[in-house]
Amino acid sequence: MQGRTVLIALALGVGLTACSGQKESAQEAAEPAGEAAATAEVQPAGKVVELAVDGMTCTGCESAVETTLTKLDGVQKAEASYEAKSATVVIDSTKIDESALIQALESMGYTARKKS
Ligand SMILES: [Cu+2]
Repeated sequence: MQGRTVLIALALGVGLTACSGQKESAQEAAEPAGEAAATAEVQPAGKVVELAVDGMTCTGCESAVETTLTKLDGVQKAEASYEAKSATVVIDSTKIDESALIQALESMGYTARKKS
């Protein structure tokens, strides 16, 4: 009996800690949404791309998305919000395009599309 209870507790624990940034999400939620859009700066030759991203569940996901996108050649800046289900990316459009951003996000397991 007790063994089974421990197993269930372990299973729940694994589920809850799957996202590394889960703990931060509570305090992060107090901040106003839409921060990403407000702080996006356009650099010379920079093109702002707004993406709708599904699948992010916490600030850990935001960080992962930002890190992955920023590593791509031609990406100048990337900000993601799991609450707004969006990512704002500044790109050098001579080096990279929206489809490459979407492809990178989908390879991480998220679904992404360009906001119209
Ligand atoms: Cu997450």
